[in-house]
Amino acid sequence: VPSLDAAFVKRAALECGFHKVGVARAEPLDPGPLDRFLSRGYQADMAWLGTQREVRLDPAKLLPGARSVVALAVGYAAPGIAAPEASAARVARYARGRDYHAVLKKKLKALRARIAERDPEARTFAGVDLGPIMEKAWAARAGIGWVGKNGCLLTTDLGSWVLLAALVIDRELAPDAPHPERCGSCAACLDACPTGAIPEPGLVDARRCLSYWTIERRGDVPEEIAARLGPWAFGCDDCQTVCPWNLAARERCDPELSPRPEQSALDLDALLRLTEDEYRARFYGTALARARYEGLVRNAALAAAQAGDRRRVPLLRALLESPFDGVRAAARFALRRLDGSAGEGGPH
Ligand code: B12
Ligand code: SF4
Ligand code: SF4
Repeated sequence: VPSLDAAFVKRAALECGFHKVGVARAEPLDPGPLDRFLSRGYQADMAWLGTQREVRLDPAKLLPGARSVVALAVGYAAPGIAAPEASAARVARYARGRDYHAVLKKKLKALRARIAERDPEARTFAGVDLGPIMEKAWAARAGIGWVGKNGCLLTTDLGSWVLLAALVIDRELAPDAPHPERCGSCAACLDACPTGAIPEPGLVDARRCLSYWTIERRGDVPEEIAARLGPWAFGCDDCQTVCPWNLAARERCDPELSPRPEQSALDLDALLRLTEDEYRARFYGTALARARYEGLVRNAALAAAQAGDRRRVPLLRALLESPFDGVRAAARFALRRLDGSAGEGGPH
């Protein structure tokens, strides 16, 4: 029987399309940072971050007999990724190609098949993003990079322009050394955040983060957040674009994550007119679908408020009839900003 070892798993991971792979022992994680995050309420309404606490911190609770965690990363640094942009309705860079969840899941499936071929008895648990695995912590422990002050996993060559996945396995694989912290005395990201959402280095308060409001959360966006949205219509990269490691990052982008022009700088007028049918045709299969129809149209109204072009007033007035509370509230906010005609959509 051929043995399953770290060298085999790493080779297989690279052959399956991952750009980086490392191995860590499946020992419980330091609960300190997660507990500080939860005790201060930084998880906002993502209650699952708290209810999954035990499994997130201990892979043996996820997969009985867990011995190792294989941390995986795929780059999305397309040419010119950190160049300045003029668009008034920007999409976070990770979301400009095909939905990364689908892209990474496909690679994970191929990797699990390779492992099963070699060691049919091995049991694995794999996840991308929404699984109960602390992907940044494992990537740091497995030597791929470190958790930067901006709360992202940074690598020395690809910066933080990497998306993560992890695979827990009940096999002993030779572990890599954890990556040292390389932020040093830099604090550029803390100052660059438009809402001051990073109160402690490495810990992001979702209640203030534009990424949370524009992607995860539907409904009303508080005015103090809406007023600081800048050009963002989906996600936010401000704490990443200022990072010196990202400015110097090598270009490396999975072909399926390559930016599509129509998905990078959104056409605000088209988005304000978007119907649910058009939404399904245009955005299904992209990461933007996570905001759902009502989230995207709401974000477009907020972006229109920032863009300040009064020619959009009729489109915004039409949105006062939307069946979605968050869309109507955003349209009222934008109209107040653009021509002072607040409240004409009637009560909430
Ligand atoms: C919840 C969540 C969010 C929340 C909270 C953000 C955050 N930084 O935790 C919100 C909605 C705000 C968010 C936003 C974004 N997210 Co997000 N998110 C997640 C998710 C699902 C869980 C993260 C989590 O558990 N956070 C709670 C904190 C406490 O956990 P943690 O940071 O992992 O801390 C543990 C370890 O890091 C460890 N640790 C080890 N070393 C160190 C060092 C320090 C200094 C500290 C403090 C901790 C620490 O301690 C903790 C355990 O106790 C992960 C996917 C996953 N399953 O991990 C994606 C994930 C972190 N997001 C991702 C992305 C791409 C983003 C955005 C960049 C999207 C965008 N452009 O708009 C932004 C970035 C915002 C930011 N500055 O972090 C990627 C990040 C890739 C990368 N290179 O880091 C991930 C890994 C998804 C993926 N599969 O690729 N996200
Ligand atoms: S994603 Fe934007 S809002 Fe969130 S912490 Fe980074 S800079 Fe701040
Ligand atoms: S901007 Fe500076 S402090 Fe922030 S993550 Fe990058 S290197 Fe670290």
